[in-house]
Amino acid sequence: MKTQIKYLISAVAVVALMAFFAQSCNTSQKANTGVLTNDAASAVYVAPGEHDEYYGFFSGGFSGQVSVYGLPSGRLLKVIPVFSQDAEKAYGYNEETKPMLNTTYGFIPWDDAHHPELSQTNGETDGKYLFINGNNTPRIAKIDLTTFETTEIIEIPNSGGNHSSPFTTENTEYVVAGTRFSVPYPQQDVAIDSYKENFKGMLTFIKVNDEGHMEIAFQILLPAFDYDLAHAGKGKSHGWMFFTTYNTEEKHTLLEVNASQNDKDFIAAIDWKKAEEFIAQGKYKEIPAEHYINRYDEKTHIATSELQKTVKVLTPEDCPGLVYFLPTPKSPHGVDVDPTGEYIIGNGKLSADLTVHSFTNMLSAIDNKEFETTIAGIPVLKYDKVVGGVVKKPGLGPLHTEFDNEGNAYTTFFISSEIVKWKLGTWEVLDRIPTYYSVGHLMIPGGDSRKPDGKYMVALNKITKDRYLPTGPEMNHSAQLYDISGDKMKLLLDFPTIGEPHYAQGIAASKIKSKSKKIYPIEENEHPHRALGEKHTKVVREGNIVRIYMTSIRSHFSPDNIEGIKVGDEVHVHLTNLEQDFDVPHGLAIQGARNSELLVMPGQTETMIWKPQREGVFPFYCTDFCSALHQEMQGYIRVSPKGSNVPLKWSMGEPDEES
Ligand code: CUK
Ligand code: CUA
Repeated sequence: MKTQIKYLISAVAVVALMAFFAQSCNTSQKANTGVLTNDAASAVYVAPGEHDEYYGFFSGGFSGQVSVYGLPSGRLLKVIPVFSQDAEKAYGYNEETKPMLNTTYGFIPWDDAHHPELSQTNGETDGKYLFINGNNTPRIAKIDLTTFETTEIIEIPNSGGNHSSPFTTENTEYVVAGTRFSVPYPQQDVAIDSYKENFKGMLTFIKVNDEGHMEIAFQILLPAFDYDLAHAGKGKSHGWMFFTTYNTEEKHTLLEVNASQNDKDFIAAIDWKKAEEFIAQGKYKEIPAEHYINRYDEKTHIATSELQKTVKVLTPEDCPGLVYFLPTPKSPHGVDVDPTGEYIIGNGKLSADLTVHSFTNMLSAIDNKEFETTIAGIPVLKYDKVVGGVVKKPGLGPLHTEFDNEGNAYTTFFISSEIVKWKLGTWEVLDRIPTYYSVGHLMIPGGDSRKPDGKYMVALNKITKDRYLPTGPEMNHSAQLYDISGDKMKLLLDFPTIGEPHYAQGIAASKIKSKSKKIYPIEENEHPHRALGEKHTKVVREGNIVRIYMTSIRSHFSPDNIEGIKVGDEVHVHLTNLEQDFDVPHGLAIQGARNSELLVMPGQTETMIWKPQREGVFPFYCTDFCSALHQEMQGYIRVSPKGSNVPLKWSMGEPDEES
């Protein structure tokens, strides 16, 4: 009965909020007409042939990918396949990249990607790598920003819903992963209502070494809360990592009501330098925790999967000073640290105010043992002793905060569908601007680093509705670009996004573009089945496996006539693209192949497996319009019946004498 009443109250609240939201949509629509002045148009105009000033990396959400936009133009530059198979680029379809999607559950061709995060040096984005989390089957991927290719994916064990991930420390010492869902520890068959005894929360610190390789350094075993988001300390708070929690009630059903009871949840502050000391002192337990690390090798052009068997787990009871809880009102979502490292902003989704904790206050509360209580060996600091300021009634449903270079903070409000600019230190609200509609994250280039660039801000919206021409029941999600260089925020541009743009990162193009790779040098190609020149092409039978060592160069394949393949064979086409010119890939498609095309970059080798189902002569062709004679870039493969004795034969004919 009690639960029912509570549920009713929460339902009433939701209806009220929806009414508010509907109203705010209407008013904002009116306010919006005429926003796009010539002024705004010229601010985002990048003339044909000119380059954008910034790269924007947007998460693809349920598309599993990352999309790259130029800013301020909003031009889509590329979609980088990460967690999902991508037929356009053969990612996850060709033999070389399939291992990237390997997990302890087998081959998983999809995930839900939320938070892109750039690598940092001295607290500034350095343009080397982009990390992104796979939420559903916990993983973190790394994209190399010289090639814009996914080159590493690590699986995160003892985790469920890898949401508070993959936030990076000031020198990319670590990327972190916090479990959204607590799960049985160890994972096992138990009654769900044994949650309080059997379930645990786990935070993972993944070491990134000098070559950029990821490896789990340690995990920290915590109470069975939900760990939502994270951000690293910086400057004075370098060495700390902050995670938001909700469901500190430790409920396992109808969280909408049951996990909204406590007046305050926590921000977990982790002293990771202390964690390193505890590891060095051997205060960990090494437990079985199988997980894969998948790495793409740029020389062999092949990804390999390596199974790791264990992880080191630290427990707060055994490691005093490792973890503290900072009480934070009402189900915080984002936790954001200002550029100086002093302020830690917890955005309580159900709170009327924004809570700002002070790092200095936190340290003195720890020194003076100002503890409210202790949970599982973790001191809960007194709220009054850690709070640094409160922004009073800034809006409804705060989610995320980013910063500019002038001591201002920008917070998104989902329910009131707006972004509010406020001053760090005085906590006064300076400006507010509507978003269309219901903003989640926002992004300012460098806005979660020590050096934000205070020129542009992007709102990443959850609802699109009438912003574009209708496209049936589903509209693409939407991003909006604002000018934040003046006192007042100004809307400049709307553009659609791929999948759901949960979060994004922005970086000055100058930090990336000169390092961008143009080709793979052919002399460095170490693929075991490469053909470095047409004279090395051949067809080899190994039982029922037939390997075709093929090359492509404008505008032919070698060989282009192949006979002696039989039904029941497994044909491995190893295509080496001999081109050494920028932006000249060749594609390969074979009729009836239950697979995607290949799209091979200059100097690269890729493999398609084709199991011909029936006899006949089947054409293959180049899928990428590569030259005036692209349509001539074709060939035939003859498939004979099982058991036939048509000999293996391949050729690339000489030009006809008549021609
Ligand atoms: S987010 Cu993942 S639910 Cu606010 Cu970082 Cu969109
Ligand atoms: Cu090669 Cu078209």
